[in-house]
Amino acid sequence: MSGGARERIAALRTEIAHHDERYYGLDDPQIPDADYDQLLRELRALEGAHPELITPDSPTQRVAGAPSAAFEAVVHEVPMLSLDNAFSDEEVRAFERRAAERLGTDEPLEYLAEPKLDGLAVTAIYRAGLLERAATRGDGFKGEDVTANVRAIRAVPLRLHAKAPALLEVRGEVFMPLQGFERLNREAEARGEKTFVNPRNAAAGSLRQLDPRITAARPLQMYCYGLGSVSGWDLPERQSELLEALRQWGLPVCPEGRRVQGVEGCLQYYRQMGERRAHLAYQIDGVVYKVERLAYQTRLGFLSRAPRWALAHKFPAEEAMTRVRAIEWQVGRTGAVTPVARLEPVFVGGVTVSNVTLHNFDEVQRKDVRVGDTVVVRRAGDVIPEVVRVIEARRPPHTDAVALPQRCPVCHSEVLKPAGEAVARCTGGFSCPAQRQEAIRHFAGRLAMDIEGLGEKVVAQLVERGTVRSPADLYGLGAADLQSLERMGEKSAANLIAALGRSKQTTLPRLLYALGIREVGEATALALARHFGDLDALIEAADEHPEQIEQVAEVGPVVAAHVHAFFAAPEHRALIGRLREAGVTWAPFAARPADLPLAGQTFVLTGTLAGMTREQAQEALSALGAKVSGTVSKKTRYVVAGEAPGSKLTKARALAIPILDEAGLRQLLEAHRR
Ligand code: JCF
Repeated sequence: MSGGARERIAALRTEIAHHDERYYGLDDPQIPDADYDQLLRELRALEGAHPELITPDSPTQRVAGAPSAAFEAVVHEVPMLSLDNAFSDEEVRAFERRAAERLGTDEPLEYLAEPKLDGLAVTAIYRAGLLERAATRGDGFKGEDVTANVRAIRAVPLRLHAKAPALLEVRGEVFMPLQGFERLNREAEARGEKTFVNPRNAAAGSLRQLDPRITAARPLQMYCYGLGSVSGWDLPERQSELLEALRQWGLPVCPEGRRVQGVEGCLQYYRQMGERRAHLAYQIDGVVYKVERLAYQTRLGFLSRAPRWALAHKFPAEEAMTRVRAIEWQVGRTGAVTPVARLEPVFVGGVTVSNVTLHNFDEVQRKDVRVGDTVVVRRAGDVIPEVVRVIEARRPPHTDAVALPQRCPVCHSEVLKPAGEAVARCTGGFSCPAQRQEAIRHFAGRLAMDIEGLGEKVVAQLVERGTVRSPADLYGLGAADLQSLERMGEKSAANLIAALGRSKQTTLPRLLYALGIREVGEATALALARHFGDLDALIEAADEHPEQIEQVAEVGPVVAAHVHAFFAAPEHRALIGRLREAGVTWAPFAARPADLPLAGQTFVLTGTLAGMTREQAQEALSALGAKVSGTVSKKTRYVVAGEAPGSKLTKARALAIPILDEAGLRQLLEAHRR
C-alpha cells in the first residue's frame, strides 16, 4: 500500500529540489526556511515508513554513509585549467590584440564577463541527470574525490531537470557567502574555537572534511561557469547560451554575468564590478572575460595550462603582509591619544600604505600588535586600511606588548583612560601643542570658518613657532608673520590674509562647529543654532538651564554634557570674547524651519547606503529642513534607494517619484551645505 506514499514522496522531492534551486540557483526563495524544513521532515517520515522507496537522489540522502578515511584520487578526463591573469588595462588590451590576431579578424570581439569568485574550483559529473561524482581541481589533471561532500551542499542539485545531456560534467566555484562566513565565525568564537581567516579558507576547509555531515552544516554556495566532458548535447554557439543551458537544467549560475563588446566593454564591466565589489554577498578577486563564440574558443585553443580565450582581470589584492616599524601615539583635537602603526610601505587595495591607525589602546591589546611584528593589512574599497591580525609565527624574539603612555607624547601632561572607555586622553587641553594645532585646523576647515589656504603645514608652523596659540590669534596675523613661513610667498600670504578677513563674516552654525565642542558635528551645530537662535542664548542656557540643551532635537545627554562643560571653561569664554573683538560676526540664526533649503520636502529612505548609516542620512536631511518619512506617497519629493531596496522603491516607480541613489543624495546634501 505504498502507492500514495510513492507519489507523495516523488512530489516532495521535486518540490524540495525546486526550492533549493530558487534559493541557491536563483537567489529568490519562495518559502520561509521553516516551511522548507517542514517539507523535509515530511519526506523523512515517509521514507522512514517506506525505506524501500529511498533513492540516492532524494534530498534526505545528501549526507549518507559513514565518514571516509581519505579522499580518493580522480583523474580529470578534460584537464581543469587555470586562467591567465591580467593586472592592468594594458594587459587586457594585449589579450584582445593577441586573440584578434590569431582569429584574423579586426572586428571587436564579444565576451562573456563574470565575477571571479574567491572559492575553490570543483567539477561535478552528472550521468543520466544524476550527480555521480565530484572532485576538486587538485593540480588540474588529478584531483580528490569529494562526491560525498559536494552532495551535502544544497546548492548543488542531485538531479538535473529533464533534457539534460546523457553525460554532463560541469565546472564551477564552491564558495562561502560573507553572511554565512561571519555567522560561522561568530559561532566558532562563542564556542571558543578557532575562526577561519577568510571565506575562501572556510569554503576549502568545509569541503575537505572527511565527515560530510560537517560539510552539510556549512553555508556553501556553488556557481557553475563551464564544462568538462559532455555527450548527448550539441554545444550552442555562445558562452552565454551555454550558461543559460546550465541554468535551465537547474544548475546554479552567477547572475552577474554579462555579454560585453570588445575590450572597452570588458574594462567598463571591470570598473562597475570594482565599485559593486564591496556590496556583493560574496568575495570576488577579479572578473573573468571569455570569448563569447565557442567556435572562436576552439580556434584559439590553449597555451600550456590556460585557455587563450579567457582571462582573469584581477582586482588589487585587499590584503597584504608587511612589518610594523613603530607604534606611535597621535594626539587629536580633543586630546584623544591614538596609536598609529608605522609600516614598511606595502601596496594593498590599489594604494601604498605606510601608516595605519590602530584606533585605541583596547584594540592594540586585543590584536596584540607589537613593533617588529608581521601583520596582515587590509584595504577594501575606499575603507581606511586596517591591521587585520598579527602573524604570530613571524614574531621576532624578545618583543614587548605595547603599553599605554602615561604622559602625552607631545606636551607630557598626564594621559587618562577613564574606566570603561576605549579612548585615552591627554589632559593638557589647549596647553598641549598637538591639541592646539588640531583645534586650529578644525577651526579653519571648509565646513567650519572656511579659511582658504590655511592648511596643515601652515598651521603646524604657526603653532610650532608659537605665533598662534589659539584660533583667535589667527585674526591678529600680519603679512610679516606669514611671509616668513616655509613655502609662503608674498602673494599667498596676501591671499591668506584676505581669506581670514572674509571668514569673519560667518554663520552661527559654522561658528559653533568651528569651536570644536566634543561630539558637536555640523548637524548638531545646526540643531543648536536653530534651537537657540543666537550664541548668547546658548551660553545663557549652558550657564543657567543646562537641561534646556537636552531638549534640542538630536541632542542627547552626552552631547549636552559636553556643550555645558565647554561653555563653563573660562578659556573658551575668553576665546569667544577675543573672536568677537577681532570682528568675527554672525547674524542671529533666524532659520525657522520654513527658511531651510529642503523645508516642506518629504524624503523616504530604502535599502542600505554604503557610506552612511540611515540615521546619518536622516539627520543630514532633517538638518536641511526635510521631513523623512517611512511611507511613499504622491507627496514624496524623493525616494533615496541604497543597496537591496525594498518595496518602497517599487512604489516610488509606480508613482513616478524621483529616485536618488547614494551619489545623488550626497550631491543634493552637498549643494545645500551652508
Ligand atoms: O570564478 C572563478 N573563480 C572562475 C574560475 C570563473 C571562470 O569562469 C573560470 C575559472 C577557472 C577556469 N573559467 C575557467 C576556464
